[in-house]
Amino acid sequence: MMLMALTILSAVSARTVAQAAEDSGTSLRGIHEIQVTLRKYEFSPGLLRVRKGERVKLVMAAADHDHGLKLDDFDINQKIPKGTTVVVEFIADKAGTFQFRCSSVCGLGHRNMKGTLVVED
Ligand SMILES: [Cu+2]
Repeated sequence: MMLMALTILSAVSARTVAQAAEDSGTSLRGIHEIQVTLRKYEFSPGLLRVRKGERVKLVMAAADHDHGLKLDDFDINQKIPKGTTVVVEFIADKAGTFQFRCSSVCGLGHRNMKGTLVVED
């Protein structure tokens, strides 16, 4: 049984995260890093593909407004303030197709700001 590990690191640079991982002796191999830009009203890219068992590192930048990432299946609900980059890490420990959406009301199209995570077996 794989232990679900969720680390939310707010507003720190990728370099800081990498350094922290090295300091703790954690191998960085096997980390699947994906850069995601959030703007009205889309995630770019809107389709994220990873493999089951990977440690996924989402580096998310909110370009034009406060946005958020809500991915219920992996217990993630993270705000990304306008102009900042926020890193979220999780283990893709189950296969399937999962929906995520913006969790910070950002305007008229907010409810349609969605994306899809595909975890392949
Ligand atoms: Cu929104």
